[in-house]
Amino acid sequence: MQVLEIIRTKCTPESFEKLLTVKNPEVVDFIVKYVELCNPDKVFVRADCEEDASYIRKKAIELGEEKPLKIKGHTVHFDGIFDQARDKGNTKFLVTPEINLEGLNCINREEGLEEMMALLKDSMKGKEMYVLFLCLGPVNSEFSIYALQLTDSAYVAHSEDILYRPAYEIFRNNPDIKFFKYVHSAGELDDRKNSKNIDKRRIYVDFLENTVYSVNTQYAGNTVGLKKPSLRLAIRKASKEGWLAEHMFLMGVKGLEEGEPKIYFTGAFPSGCGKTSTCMVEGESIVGDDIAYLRKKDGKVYAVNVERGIFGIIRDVNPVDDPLIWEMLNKEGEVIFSNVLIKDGIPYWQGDGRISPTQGENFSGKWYVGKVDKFGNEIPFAHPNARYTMRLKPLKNVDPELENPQGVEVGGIIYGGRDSDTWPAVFESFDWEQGVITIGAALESETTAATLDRVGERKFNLMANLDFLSIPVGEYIQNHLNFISGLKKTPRIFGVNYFLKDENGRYLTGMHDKRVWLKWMWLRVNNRVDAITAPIGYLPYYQDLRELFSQLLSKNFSEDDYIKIFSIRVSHNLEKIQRIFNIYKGFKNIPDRVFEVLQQQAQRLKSARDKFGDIIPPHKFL
Ligand code: SPV
Ligand code: MN
Repeated sequence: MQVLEIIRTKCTPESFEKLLTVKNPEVVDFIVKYVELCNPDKVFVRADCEEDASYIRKKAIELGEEKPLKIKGHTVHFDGIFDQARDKGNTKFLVTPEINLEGLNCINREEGLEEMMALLKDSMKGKEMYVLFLCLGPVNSEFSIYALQLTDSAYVAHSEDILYRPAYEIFRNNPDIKFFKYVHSAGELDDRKNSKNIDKRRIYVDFLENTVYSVNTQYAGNTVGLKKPSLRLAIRKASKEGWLAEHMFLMGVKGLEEGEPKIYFTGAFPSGCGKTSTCMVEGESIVGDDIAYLRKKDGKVYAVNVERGIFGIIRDVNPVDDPLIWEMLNKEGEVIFSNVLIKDGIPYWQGDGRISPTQGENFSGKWYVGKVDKFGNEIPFAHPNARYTMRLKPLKNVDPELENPQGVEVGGIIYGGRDSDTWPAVFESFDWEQGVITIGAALESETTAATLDRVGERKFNLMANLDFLSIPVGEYIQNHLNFISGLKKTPRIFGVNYFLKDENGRYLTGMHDKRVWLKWMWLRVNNRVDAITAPIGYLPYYQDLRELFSQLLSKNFSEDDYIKIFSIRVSHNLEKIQRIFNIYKGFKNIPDRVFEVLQQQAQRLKSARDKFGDIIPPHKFL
């Protein structure tokens, strides 16, 4: 009680009243503990009202964490020069000796907590703590996971308001509620209001308490508790409870004719493989672009978007390729730009299709062409991981079911890889198990010149969720395999690859072709077209694609292109299976079915090669 009195002195009477009316003892204890430890000068408790949201927006500007731009509602936030992405090395799970998280980045729980508490001690001195009550997924739904975030960054608090549903009233009216918890402090700030002690940046995940701590960082992927920190907590919870927490978009695909049913798809793509451009594709609708929860109900699978906004990569957003996002980024409304270049109140970024200024302000401070960092590396005008944060609701292509607490029924799951020589542009698995194992759990993305890795290297990233796994890989796959038990209707599984090249290194598919692949999936889910049985799964018939190309893109899809795109490249597929097989051999407790199903696929490929040769045109399988 004495401590509560301390909080009273740090709160306005309104904030204190808001806190007292939340009768959940766990809420009060948690806040009390971290007010005492972090020692903020002030505590602001946010209710769901616009007035409180507006207070945080104003604070972000007053404190210099955001600056207003020329267009009303737009602001820019800069993260520190060396705080521009998720810090994988310093993101660790706090584990006790009996917990085995093979292959994951772990630290002894006691040791980690001790370190974290020392880092958080007095970290909010001279600052205000924002107390936020939020929800993952729509509120009052079977999917909802409630969340309590403490942060000393108004930018983080503002981002969470754009990205997640407010839930103060739910906490207030349900004293027994269970929830995820997050403590974030940007730590000591420099004169640009950036975290100063980047060497002491830590993100520790304590799943025993469903709490994530984050300190000495501002970048949203490290700090916004409800984003990736909560995905890590949710994957574990989902595995225990028999549902799926996935790094997936959620989108609607309309029928070909008026009145035909819309089918919803989720999609997991490693970064740089076309995730956002798929869920934002012309003609269809978006429910979410990053994280989805999938649950079973009445024998079917339903999904929700965990978020209500987008924290999207701004690089290459331009009026030609992304007209809908471009429009939002150029009109009045709430948008936070981060790590772009600002000149005369206008943001610029890589691949925006404009001539970029030769000077301005960016994540390094005052910027000019040729500026180098302390290692002598040239600083680009905008960071390649620069972002925009905005709500989904104002988007023209937002799906009307975004806030439906029931979620939407999932007709199909898309796994998008990136390779120049192995997977065809689109194909469907024979069944759930083969899809999970040979498509989802075999996802790879080929490195390009844009990354620091060696060009052409294949990075394994099962279900595009590898960075966020909080359970052993084998358990994660087993949860997927088990997921369909009891279902009357199982979602179809598709693989896509937008990056296939011909022997001269030219891309075989175009930017807009994904519209056709999506409609083909729609046709498959509705049992409207047959498909060709190939060793890796079902392939489209030429005639079906030809019609879709003509109808959707007014394009003549030649049979020659079809053959190039859909021929089975046996050696490359076998090499891939071998790589994946070896990767799983390196883990403990992988389900036997993983190896059996991979081997069966290898066997089908080898038999086909004996009959038809190494590169097999689809009609050979008829
Ligand atoms: C991703 O990297 O997958 C993102 C951005 O969506 S971050 O919030 O950094 O995770
Ligand atoms: Mn993501």
